[in-house]
Amino acid sequence: MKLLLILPVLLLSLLSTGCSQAQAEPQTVTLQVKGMTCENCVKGIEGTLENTAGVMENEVSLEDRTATITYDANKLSPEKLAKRVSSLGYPASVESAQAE
Ligand SMILES: [Cu+2]
Repeated sequence: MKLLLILPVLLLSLLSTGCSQAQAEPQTVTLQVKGMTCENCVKGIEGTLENTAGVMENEVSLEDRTATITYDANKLSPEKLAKRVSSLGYPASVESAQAE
């Protein structure tokens, strides 16, 4: 059972440290996130985002039902981030993005 837990963590850390030849291009987006009911939901989403390659900063608000994410536009897009959060069971949509 332990190996099953360690493997994804290893993979994620490889992904987040690998290939950084392109210069980071920080962008900020706010996602609207549905289905969060408590602090554990918030922590789960924040933890996943933290381990997502290209995410620089993230702040999830249970009160506002939002996730504000600063990410590297060379690696991620608002749509990809929304998909990522949605895949955790919290339907997310892009609320606002900084001008391209
Ligand atoms: Cu919860």
